[in-house]
Amino acid sequence: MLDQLNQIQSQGLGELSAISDADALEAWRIKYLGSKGLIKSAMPGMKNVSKEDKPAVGKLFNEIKRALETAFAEKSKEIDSGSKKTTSTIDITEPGLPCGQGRRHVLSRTIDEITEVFARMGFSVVYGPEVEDELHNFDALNIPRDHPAREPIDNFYLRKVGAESSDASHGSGLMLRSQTSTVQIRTMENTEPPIKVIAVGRVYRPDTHDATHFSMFHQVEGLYVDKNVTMVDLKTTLIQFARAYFGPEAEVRMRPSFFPFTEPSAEVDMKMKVKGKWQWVELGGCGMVDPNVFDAVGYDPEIWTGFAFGLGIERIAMRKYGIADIRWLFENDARFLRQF
Ligand code: FA5
Repeated sequence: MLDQLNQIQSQGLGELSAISDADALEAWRIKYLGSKGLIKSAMPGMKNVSKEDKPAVGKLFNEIKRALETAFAEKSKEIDSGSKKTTSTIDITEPGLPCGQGRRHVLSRTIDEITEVFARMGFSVVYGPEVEDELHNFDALNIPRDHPAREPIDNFYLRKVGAESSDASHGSGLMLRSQTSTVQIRTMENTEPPIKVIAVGRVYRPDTHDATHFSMFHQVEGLYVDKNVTMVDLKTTLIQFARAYFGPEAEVRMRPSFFPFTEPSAEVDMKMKVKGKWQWVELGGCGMVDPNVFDAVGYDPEIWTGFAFGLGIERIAMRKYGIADIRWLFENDARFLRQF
């Protein structure tokens, strides 16, 4: 009997020391201290113990039972405090909270898409400053001093700090560029022909805001300078762009127009699907680079020929994505932006 009791104690304490979670502890309690546990089951053995040994064996029996109960209580405390500690840490098995996923602005995406199409056609991308001088915004583009396009009412001229007037002729001579055609000049000034580039970026005009006009918008400018470039090259390039971007059924139409820096000049319309219907949409201007522009950048117009075009990126995005009002593009309303 004594051996059996000692065996229960050492086995019980040994098993208990290896336990680290509440379920295993409960199983241990049932095994040793439960109503059908090893302690209770050992009790009937007492009747086989001789009368004189009974007090000593009974005492040992109680001591072992108490030792196991005390060890159980301590272990319970230990596991309990351990589990409290873990509740304050992150449970990686819990499903996470959904976090709002951001996305690129529909205009940035349109710019990337347009750039990629032209890159595949062999155009490299160039950039120019948004704060420009009149030389690059007007003079070198063959826009004379008295041209109405230079009126202060149609441009954002910048005033020197402390100066009275913002009129260019009296002011700093700087302005927010009104067209990306400025980058044609900057590129030709720094590069020997042949040239095949697009320039993408913001331009600024004090236009009244309405569904199709904003005072800051984006243009993509194309410039190709080489020997024997013709209107056919220009139209082919625009058709290739339209088909790659709007789909194989897209078409391009040119209407005679006037820009001081191209001769001849044309308005560019593209036929594209708008809300399921094919429609002509005016996107920008184009033409053959005027010899006066080549003179201004030091290219010999007898040798070099070229075409240029400038398209409004908002107008392209609006048509492609069915956006009815240009102002929505700049309101930063997440409910609108989330759709694209
Ligand atoms: C020009 O800006 C010329 N530089 C284009 C050009 C380049 C012609 C190279 C020849 C050779 P225009 O002012 O028409 O052209 O503007 C071009 C396009 O910009 C317009 O067709 C339109 O799509 C867009 N645009 C013009 N004003 C606004 C505005 N206020 N808001 C949004 N888009 C505009």
